[in-house]
Amino acid sequence: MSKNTNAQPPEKLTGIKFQEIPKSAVGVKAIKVALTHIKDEVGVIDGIRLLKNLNQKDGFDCPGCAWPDPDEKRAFLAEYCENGAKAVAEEATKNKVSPLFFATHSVKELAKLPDYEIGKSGRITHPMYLPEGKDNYEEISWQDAFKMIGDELNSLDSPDEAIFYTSGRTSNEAAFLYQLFVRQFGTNNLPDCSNMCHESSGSALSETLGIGKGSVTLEDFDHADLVIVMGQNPGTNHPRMLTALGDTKKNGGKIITINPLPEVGLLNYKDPQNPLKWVGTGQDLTDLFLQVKINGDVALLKIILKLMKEKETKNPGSVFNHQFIKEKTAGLDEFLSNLNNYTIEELLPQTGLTLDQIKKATELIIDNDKIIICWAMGLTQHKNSVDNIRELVNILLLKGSIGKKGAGTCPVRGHSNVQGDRTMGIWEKSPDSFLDKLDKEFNFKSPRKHGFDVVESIKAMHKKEAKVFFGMGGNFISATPDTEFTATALRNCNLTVHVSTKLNRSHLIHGKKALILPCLGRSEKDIQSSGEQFVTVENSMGIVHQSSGVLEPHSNKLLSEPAIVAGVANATLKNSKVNWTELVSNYDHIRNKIEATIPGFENYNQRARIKGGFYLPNNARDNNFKPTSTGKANFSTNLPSDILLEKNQFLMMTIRTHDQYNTTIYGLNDRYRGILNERRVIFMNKNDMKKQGLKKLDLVDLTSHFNGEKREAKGFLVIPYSIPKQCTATYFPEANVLVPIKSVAKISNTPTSKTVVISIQKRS
Ligand SMILES: Nc1nc2c(c(=O)[nH]1)N[C@H]1C(S)=C(S)[C@@H](COP(=O)(O)OP(=O)(O)OC[C@H]3O[C@@H](n4cnc5c(=O)[nH]c(N)nc54)[C@H](O)[C@@H]3O)O[C@H]1N2
Ligand SMILES: Nc1nc2c(c(=O)[nH]1)N[C@H]1C(S)=C(S)[C@@H](COP(=O)(O)OP(=O)(O)OC[C@H]3O[C@@H](n4cnc5c(=O)[nH]c(N)nc54)[C@H](O)[C@@H]3O)O[C@H]1N2
Ligand SMILES: [Mo]
Repeated sequence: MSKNTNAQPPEKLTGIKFQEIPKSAVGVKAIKVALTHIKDEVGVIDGIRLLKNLNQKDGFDCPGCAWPDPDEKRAFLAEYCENGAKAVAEEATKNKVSPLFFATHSVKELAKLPDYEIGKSGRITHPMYLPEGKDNYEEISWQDAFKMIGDELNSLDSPDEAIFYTSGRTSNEAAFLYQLFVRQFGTNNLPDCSNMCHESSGSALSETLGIGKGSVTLEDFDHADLVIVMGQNPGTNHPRMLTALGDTKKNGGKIITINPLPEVGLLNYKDPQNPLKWVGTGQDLTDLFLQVKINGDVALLKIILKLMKEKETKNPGSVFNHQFIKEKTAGLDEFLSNLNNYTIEELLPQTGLTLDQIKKATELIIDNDKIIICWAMGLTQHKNSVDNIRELVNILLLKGSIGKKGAGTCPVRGHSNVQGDRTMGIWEKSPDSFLDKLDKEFNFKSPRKHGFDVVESIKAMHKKEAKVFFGMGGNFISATPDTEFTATALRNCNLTVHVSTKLNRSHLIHGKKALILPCLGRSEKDIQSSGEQFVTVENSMGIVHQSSGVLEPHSNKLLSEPAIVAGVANATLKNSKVNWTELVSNYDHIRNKIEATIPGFENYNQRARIKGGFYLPNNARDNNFKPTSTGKANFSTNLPSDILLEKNQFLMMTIRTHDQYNTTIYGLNDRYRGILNERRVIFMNKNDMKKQGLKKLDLVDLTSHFNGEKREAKGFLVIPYSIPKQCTATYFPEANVLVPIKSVAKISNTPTSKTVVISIQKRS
């Protein structure tokens, strides 16, 4: 049982209100909300400067999601969305967390606040230090902070006792330097947010297609006959994707949406960049909505595959692309015979759908060749997540729907540079080919033992086998599963260090000693000894492009992330042959080193200056699957869900509201789901509520069940909602305490944040 030790948000309710669920996403209301956030946080003058530069070719990259910008046509005024504007407002806020703030607010007092209030305190202005046993952070000089980190790291028995986490906002330049430092220090302990995010996609796609990234470009959406959107809520999390889906529709394409929830944005949206449409009714995006049960996707895909096979057997050549299959793929026979192990009758109940609905989807797939499948966390955070993704690849392979215009895989990435960070070597399992190049270029021997991913890192800290935690961005305590377990893990550390822009709970749930190193954000100018610098990032479709801040830094004490890495490296590494200070003086020097070590970055400095950037090589896009184990695209055999619910148990998914960026809470509303001013809610099916004797707004406690272990989260309001039976939804991070540390996806080791088995107790 879990007692709240302030590692979780407080259990206090905030006063729920309701509004009608809007009929469409985006539109005038979205613009109004965006501008209000900007005005309140940043003010009008800087606000306009920010929005004018956001996602423009010579501006800065939105710190929101990783959805790409159009290659050519950028919108006249601005290329941003409501939630991008909120992300920028949040970073550029005028609120400041100064040494005086820390002197007057103890850590214990701050930890009692909700995440919303912690975040709204503002941008951290000075490096801060929490000495052992003290209640308040104190100002510290950069040099002393670096020395403390260096001394602590060098006092460890082994470099593997340190953990170096990365969130996905870190630029290519910072990420490259960071992993180089960590490997020169002597460990591959480089967990990142990807481990909790698209790791399952990376695992599945590398095995089947030979590249861990998606294959489509934005232009493919103009040419697609059919786009399938699975386990994703783009209206909230990738709003500009709605424009691409709108383009598919304009060109006659169809859209299937597969989701336990009827998410507003997918059903209908109004184009914010086309004001004439604001007054219209918007555009219907989804042609076929399959309201699948949580984790029913493999079962659903298997039924589709069986129906495809049935028709192909009856009428050979009518469904499968035999030429593609013969030339490009391996494993068809085993895959087809494995399908015989399942019957439609036994698979159907897992989906919660009717066979008729699934037949309609199958027909759309059979009748079209240019198919794109998009997905996000609804597919990646389950025990059989890798199966989910390999199974959807099977559909694309049967149809030959990959490596051609208008077709392919589209894992929609989360953090704005999470994909670039991986390309730069932020990976606990980087292949030897990468490490060999690093060694050669920098004349050292990098460690080859694989490092810890996120879950393994938490376990190692919990066992006191890891003693120093260093976070390059992010909010580890609130983003990770099993909050109380993770809190113990962090508290066990000798030193926790966070490179951060804004105050968050991870600064308050700390090791014996703790440091906060405040850094520049994307929107700020970055001046080094040779002058103003830009950085580069890689979006969800493998385009690398530059990003230059436009605002003056929040404080003259902030350092850039690359400068912080250089400071730590200089204070830690005694025998490094790398001239860290020189590399950071001009980021062109870092980019030259990236070019020398990572394929695809030829003439990096020149191409980084091309407006709009350049595409990285992508074998799957080029219809070449040589990097896989067979040298061909691999069919695979996959397992449906094996979760058996006992009586009075439910599956719970933890999802994002419309008013948050992961653990950063912009506001307390979830406008598109009709909920205002409250985050402690649980969405339930009406029939389930009836069976449990629950009414709307009843106060309940939640218990999760895993291998005989129980975890508890208290105080949630029941909301009847359109959701399949036995399925429920709560918000992340309030419900993370219920996600068991040992409940992870096979292969990718991603926490199963979308399949938590719970029971619901009504407060008497
Ligand atoms: N504004 C904003 N933008 C963001 C973020 C943010 O927090 N706020 N986060 C960023 C990050 S890091 C990421 S990874 C992405 C996340 O983007 P999403 O993956 O869209 O985010 P989630 O809220 O986790 O939504 C998951 C969706 O999957 C559905 N789902 C859950 N379980 C299942 C299932 O078993 N099957 C199917 N078919 N569907 C399921 C849910 O109903 C929900 O619609 O967004 C990025 N962009
Ligand atoms: N239950 C549940 N848990 C989940 C998920 C879920 O769906 N359900 N989703 C998972 C996913 S997909 C992800 S990606 C992770 C996210 O995990 P993280 O990336 O660790 O979390 P964020 O909330 O994005 O991190 C926010 C913090 O980053 C810092 N920050 C912001 N910008 C910058 C910057 O430019 N530089 C630096 N150094 N710091 C910056 C700020 O201090 C801010 O407080 O959470 C995962 N956790
Ligand atoms: Mo993510």
